[in-house]
Amino acid sequence: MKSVEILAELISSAARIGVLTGAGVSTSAGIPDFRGPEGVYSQSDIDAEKLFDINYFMYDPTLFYRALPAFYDTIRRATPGPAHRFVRQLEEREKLHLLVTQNIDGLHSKAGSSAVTEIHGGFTSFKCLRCETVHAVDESIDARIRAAQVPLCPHCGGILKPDIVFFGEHVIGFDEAAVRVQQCDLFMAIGTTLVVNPAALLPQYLGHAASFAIINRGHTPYDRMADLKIEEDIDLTVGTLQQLLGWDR
Ligand code: CNA
Repeated sequence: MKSVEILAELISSAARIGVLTGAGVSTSAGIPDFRGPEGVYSQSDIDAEKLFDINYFMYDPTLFYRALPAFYDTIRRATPGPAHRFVRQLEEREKLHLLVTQNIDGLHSKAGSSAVTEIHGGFTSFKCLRCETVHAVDESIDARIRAAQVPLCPHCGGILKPDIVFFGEHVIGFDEAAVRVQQCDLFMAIGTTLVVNPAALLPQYLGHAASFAIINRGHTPYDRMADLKIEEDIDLTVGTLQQLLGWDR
């Protein structure tokens, strides 16, 4: 039996499925990942570690905001892909117990998933570093980002920081997610290298009786621990799963 067929059976019989997604679920939507063969880290002119470092952002936010327009425009335009729709289908069938994404592109919500833990935050709101007011993105913030300028607080003129989690900041919702992982009978990590902690620690909370499947092209540190590793294109794999399960594409 092929791995994908085994996974379809596991999904079919599971009652509480946990899903952890990473940048790989959004590459087919046109958003480059970090560590894949064509990822941001393979472009020598971008220092992503520095770009997303909170200490550097506090020291000089202009570096971040100069680099942001292209990525920001890409994620604003992007539409959900097959993996986002597949995860929504798990929720529609009342099988989804937990959805955690490391992505900051908002595509699970755009696809209609209602309960998503965006562990690294997103670009829907911005916080003033001076008065701490939280602002939803409006036209003036949007315009300054697109012009590669630092957006400023309309109340006090302080610097606005997007509610994404920079390296060196606390992630969002980890403890609650870890509890839910313990309750899952199947956990799937999709499109992630599983190297960014603490999100990458979540599989360690799985109970002994639970199954763990990874869908990712490329090595992860959990490949040996997983019951299934599907080293194929995510969209193709998801399409096969939908076919085997008799779900729409
Ligand atoms: P990563 O480390 O870049 O890993 C992505 C993995 O997906 C790699 O192993 C790729 O080979 C694999 N992959 C890419 N496309 C496919 C495909 N079509 N089929 C199969 N495998 C594929 O990304 P992680 O999510 O593991 O790392 C976490 C970082 C990445 C978080 O901090 C994110 O915020 C950050 N990130 C997010 C986005 C986004 O929001 N879309 C984009 C780039 C980076």
